[in-house]
Amino acid sequence: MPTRYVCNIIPPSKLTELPPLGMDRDSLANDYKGYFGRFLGRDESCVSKHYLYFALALTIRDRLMERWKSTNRAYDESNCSRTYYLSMEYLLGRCLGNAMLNLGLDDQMHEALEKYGLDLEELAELEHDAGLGNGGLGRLAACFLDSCATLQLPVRGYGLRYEYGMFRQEFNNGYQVEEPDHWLRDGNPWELERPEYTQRIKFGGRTEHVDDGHGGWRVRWVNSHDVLAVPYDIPIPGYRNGTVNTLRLWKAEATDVFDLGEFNAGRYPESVAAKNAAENITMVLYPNDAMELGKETRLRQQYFLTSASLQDILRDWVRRYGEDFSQFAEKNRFQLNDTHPTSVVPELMRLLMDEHGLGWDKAWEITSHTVAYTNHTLLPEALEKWPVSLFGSLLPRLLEIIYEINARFLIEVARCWPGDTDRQARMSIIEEGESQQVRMAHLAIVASFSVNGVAALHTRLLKHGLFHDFYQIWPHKFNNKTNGVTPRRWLAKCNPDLARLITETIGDGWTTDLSQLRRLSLHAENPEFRARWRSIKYANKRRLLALQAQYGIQVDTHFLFDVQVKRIHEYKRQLLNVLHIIHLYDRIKRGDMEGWVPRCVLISGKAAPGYWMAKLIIKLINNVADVVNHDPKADEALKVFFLPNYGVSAMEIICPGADLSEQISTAGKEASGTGNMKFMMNGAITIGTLDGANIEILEEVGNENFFLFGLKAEEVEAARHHYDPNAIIASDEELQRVIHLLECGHFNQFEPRIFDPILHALRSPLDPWMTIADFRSYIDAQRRVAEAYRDEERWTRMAILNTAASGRFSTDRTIKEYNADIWRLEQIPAYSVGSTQSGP
Ligand code: T68
Repeated sequence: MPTRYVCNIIPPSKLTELPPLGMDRDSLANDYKGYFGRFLGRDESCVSKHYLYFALALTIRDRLMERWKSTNRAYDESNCSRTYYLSMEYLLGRCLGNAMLNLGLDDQMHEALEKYGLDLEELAELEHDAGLGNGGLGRLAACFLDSCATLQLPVRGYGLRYEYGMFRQEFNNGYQVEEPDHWLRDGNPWELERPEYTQRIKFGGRTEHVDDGHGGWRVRWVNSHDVLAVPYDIPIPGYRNGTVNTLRLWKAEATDVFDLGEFNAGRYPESVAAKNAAENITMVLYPNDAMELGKETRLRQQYFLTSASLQDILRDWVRRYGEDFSQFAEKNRFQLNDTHPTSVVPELMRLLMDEHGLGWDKAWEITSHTVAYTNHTLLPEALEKWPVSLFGSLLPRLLEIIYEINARFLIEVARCWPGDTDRQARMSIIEEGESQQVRMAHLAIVASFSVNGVAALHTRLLKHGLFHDFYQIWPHKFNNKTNGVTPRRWLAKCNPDLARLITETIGDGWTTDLSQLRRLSLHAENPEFRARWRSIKYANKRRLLALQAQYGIQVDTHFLFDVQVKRIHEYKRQLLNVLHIIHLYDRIKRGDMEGWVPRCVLISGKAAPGYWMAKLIIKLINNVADVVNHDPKADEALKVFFLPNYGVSAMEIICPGADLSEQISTAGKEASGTGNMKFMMNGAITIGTLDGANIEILEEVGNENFFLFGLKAEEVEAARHHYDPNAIIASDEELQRVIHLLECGHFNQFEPRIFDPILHALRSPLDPWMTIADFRSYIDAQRRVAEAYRDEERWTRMAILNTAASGRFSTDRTIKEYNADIWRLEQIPAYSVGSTQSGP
């Protein structure tokens, strides 16, 4: 560790005990002025609004600091058990609004800024989203942290501080173009650099087995190329409870800024190159959400995260308990967000054995009682595998440990199923074949005491499908934890008018006990309440339209807002949505307008840059939108819009304004979904298949308040063997017309045949997503949607009942279940200094 950061001269108590900061309008206004004028050195001639935002962020951040330190102190002093959430992704979005909401400072800050003629909302817009994730998995991690802090659980997140987050999406002639997201370019007031906790990470080199002098071996990892991991801490405030937890993100830095040898030899560029190579590790988030690429830098990132985090945790352990690890397993849990941080298993073994002198059995006892794994996908193409050759050259010591874990595991398998060599090959952590691969999911399951899926159906399919062999040996490891979303960001913050109406109606207890929303059902029968509900929906639709207006789309708020926003993937079936749009367009052109309701179909989402089919689907949506939106006959009836650059902040405007939520994946493919929950909470009604958490949403809200369609998971599997999309097309005249419009090039007049690959996929009997199979049932469900929407009172009633039934989908519930079944942590309240002004 660099010595320049070690300091023990100042008497700590004098320095660290600060008077509490005022939470009233005038204190906020004064601090704001101080930050703007003194800290940032700006005055009325400042031409950049950025500094106005920055002063605001610092004013709020100050109010988190004392709470943050007292939370850490409370955890330290209580000697509590802790959980470490390890994730390659955290899709935080903006921090300011969330911090103000959770501190309860919204109104006061509003008023404070008004004193200076400033508008809080306008300034809040200037914050760059922290887009350090791809989609559901990364956002789930962010929602989990919010709930852990709100439940006052000692949980710390560990992740990577990517210099470039999820790419910015633009369109060129309807095609997706990716632009880098340099989210840190204006500085980040929400992070605190902690260079004093820097760690050193090894790569490459080789191992040496040396006599330990006690009749055993000790292994040394030598000749490695080392990189420094510097932590940046982000405060995670609980909801009005004085707790502020920590998200620690690691940045890669070179061990020596200049390689003096190279420098002195006059090779300046070479000397700087090493620095670049090291810093590359945390340069960019990999933008693939459901496909493994096997890229070396990705493996480096994964190990960098796990090694830095474990060393950080072990250093703290040794500081507190010395080299006594007897209580370690009892006091520590590592929750793996998918297999991405699975190198935590061999790395913990390595550190315990090679650095702390434990034997294999003790190290394994600890490792296998502390690691828990969450699976997020059933798609085989998303299951992580690493070539053994790559693994061995980058992490030689870890590969040795994995081989040893596997050897011991395969003995256990052989004992359970003597002679069943097929099964041994199937279950092995090492996949044999042309090139050997390390199967990360197998390693994770073998080493974990808990393996969980993220919705009931998903867990069932893990147990009886994908991981059945493992379930047979260790049924007790498998459990379900249905996902959720935080109601603070996804209702209180993003839909303040609705939140106010709910609070007026049932009190404010729902923000921390979402099951209380059930009490809204009574009011669904009250026409006055329904009218107020509706007027809020209309206001939110206007807000959403303002977002679209910058792209030149004008729609009336009476249109049904039909929304599908999520990553673009074949299994999520944006294509099915497009077929419906084309069908509606065809109806308009034929003059078949019976039972019509005007509709605005909004689609948004990013495609992985290398996923050409997903990118072609985007192009198709944009082309169809172009034709529909320019057809005067469709003008009052149908609008189609692809909103570019979907992200957390966009969703905060989209979900309050949606009427209909499209959750139309092929049954058995979407592990859970969480967008479905955000829409439901904000009173949108779902049209969906029996997939992921849709099933549980349907259970909560009832058949009459959900538009169900499509094959069930078992039916999909059964139908596969005799799936004949061409016969289905031939037998359904309306579908035939839709396919014909695509095939004749109606949507690509100037670009002949570009959509052939899509048509080919749809017509293929091997189409894994079976889009054509669900067409008729989907179209019929959409007819029922239109019918329901025509009856305004009925629709509003359904909307209210959806919100009322969404209580189960709070991450507070999810986290309580993780804690009860997996973590078993005590809640540790933390009170800020000065209980009157700056308390909870
Ligand atoms: C999603 N997975 C699931 N993966 O698709 C979704 N993958 O059903 C579920 O609700 C959500 O996880 C939360 O459990 C993802 O979002 C990724 O983003 C991802 C990223 C990198 C590599 C693989």
